[in-house]
Amino acid sequence: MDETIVEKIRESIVQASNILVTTHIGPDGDALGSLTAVGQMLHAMGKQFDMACDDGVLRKFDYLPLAKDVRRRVDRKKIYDLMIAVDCGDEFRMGYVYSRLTCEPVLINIDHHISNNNFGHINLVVADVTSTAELLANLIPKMGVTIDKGIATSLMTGMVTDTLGFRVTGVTGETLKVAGDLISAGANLAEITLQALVLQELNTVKIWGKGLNQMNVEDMVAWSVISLKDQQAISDDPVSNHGLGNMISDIHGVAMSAVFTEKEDGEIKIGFRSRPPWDVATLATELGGGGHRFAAGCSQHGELDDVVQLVIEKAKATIAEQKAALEA
Ligand SMILES: [Mn+2]
Repeated sequence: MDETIVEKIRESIVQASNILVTTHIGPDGDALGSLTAVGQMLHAMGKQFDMACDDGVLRKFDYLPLAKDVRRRVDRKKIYDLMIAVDCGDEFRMGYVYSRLTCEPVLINIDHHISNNNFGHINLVVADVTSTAELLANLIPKMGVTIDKGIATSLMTGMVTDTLGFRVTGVTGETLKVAGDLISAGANLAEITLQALVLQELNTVKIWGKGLNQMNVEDMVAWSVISLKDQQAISDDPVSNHGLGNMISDIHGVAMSAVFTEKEDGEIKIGFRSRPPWDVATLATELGGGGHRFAAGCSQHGELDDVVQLVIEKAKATIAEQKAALEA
């Protein structure tokens, strides 16, 4: 970790009088764990701060310390002199929380996405770390704050979810050492894994069923399309199909998966998953999105069938290209 950047972050926090902390829209465990860990750190530093994310906190992450203090909207007229974004690959991922601000705070960008565009005034971006939470586990003590049980719970949530329980490529001895220290600080690994990773909403499992039924596999690409109709047949509320992409990418002979989710406003969200040696970050970036080598995503607008056809053609071409390069 670049100590000059660490010192800049520390100075900015010490000097700030009102801080806004945010994370990416559609937040996952790393996003919310990192957000609430920074909140607890700022509390320990005696700072004034607000935490906000357009989409709020998923019910399953209610156990996170300070979860109930995460707002969906910020007062546009409130003056923040510092903003800290965690787990955001670019400025748009911060959603309205950032775009509707009328003040212009100094922006600190703390992230681990390979596609991160260094949008902050101060950027702590380390792409070979498996979670933003792991980065924060190293950063927080350098701010003079001891990692207590609450912070450890938040950070462990980020680590467990982004590593799928410490089993993805990129998990190192260092990752497990950091996790071990969090357990020593009071994080309950088994309980966090159960709440954040294992237990599912009934509606999510129902939509997995639809997704598996409607899956296609061609040319090493597995994909499934979840239309608005499919979701509405299960519930009037939005249904998360998170986890489906990992499931269908884990088929023998499949290099990558794509899950298309139709949204109410005509947006189509696409999640890509792969395993080494297959890279999906490049494809997602080409399509205007971003992410990691083995987990990335993007959004498209248009007729669902057209978007699916276009993206799957590109996906097949990408895998064919990578396959040819590997065989060369
Ligand atoms: Mn993350």
